[in-house]
Amino acid sequence: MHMTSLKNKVVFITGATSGFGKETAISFAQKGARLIIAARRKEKLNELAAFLKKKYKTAVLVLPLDVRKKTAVALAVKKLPAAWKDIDILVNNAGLSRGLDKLHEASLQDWEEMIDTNIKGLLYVSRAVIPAMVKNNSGHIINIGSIAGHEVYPKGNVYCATKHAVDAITKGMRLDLVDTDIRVTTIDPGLAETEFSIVRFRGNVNKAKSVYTGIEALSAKDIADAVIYAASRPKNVVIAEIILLPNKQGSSQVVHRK
Ligand code: NDP
Ligand code: 8X3
Repeated sequence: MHMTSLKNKVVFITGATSGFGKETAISFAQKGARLIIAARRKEKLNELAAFLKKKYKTAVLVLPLDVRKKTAVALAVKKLPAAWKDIDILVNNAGLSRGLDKLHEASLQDWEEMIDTNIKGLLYVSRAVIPAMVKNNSGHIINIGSIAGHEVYPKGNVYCATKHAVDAITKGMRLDLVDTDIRVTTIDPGLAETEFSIVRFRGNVNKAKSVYTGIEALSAKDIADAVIYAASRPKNVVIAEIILLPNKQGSSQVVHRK
């Protein structure tokens, strides 16, 4: 079987303004894919689009979108121009953590934000995009889960619950699409240095940095490489799950720091 060419494939990436999503967009552009880049920060999307068009001469559609807004998500997908309607690869990456608190002390608003983004947002986007894949009997859904979808760490309670949900949803998708040619993958990283901890600690850069001191954390490029690996396997091969840890991270909690 031949490797799957990514040239001219339409790739829809959520959370493309930063971290994994941005780096994944760059990696797909290098392979000649056409990109729909979605997130809330429009200026950052425009900057990335300009960069990708200039450097890789690739076609890019900027889609300012809050994945928590179900009507907006459905409408945005419905209104895609004809040339962009047949999405080949969906990367459900948009997500965040808020806070690191004991469950009985945590903010309800933090919970809502994580649940609405990481679970409901992923579901809204999937529900809007997958029907056309089923109609075409073709496509690949790549969900970004986490080591936190396999293990629970102290004070990680609700964030870990959202990533366990992504794991269950991914498995559910694979079962429900088993009679199609559509592939379903989850990429589950451990510690990776992006804006993730800055968002978790609401802009406290020093606290965010301390999460990665004494180790060489994964970079966004490491995750993008895993996404590209899964997407480019021959059509008969499904990379169901990749758990990706930085060296010296043995589990969510066991990290050997210099
Ligand atoms: P970043 O904070 O760097 O990027 C998160 C991206 O998600 C941004 O582009 C942000 O864009 C977007 N986003 C957040 N909320 C929404 C929303 N409501 N609607 C649309 N887009 C949204 O973090 P990472 O790149 O590290 O995280 C990407 C994914 O990887 C997340 O799902 C995260 O849970 C997961 N993950 C991260 C790990 C890590 O250690 N970094 C490890 C394992 C998994 P904008 O603000 O412009 O909307
Ligand atoms: C992010 C990884 O371990 O910081 O999903 O929660 S962790």
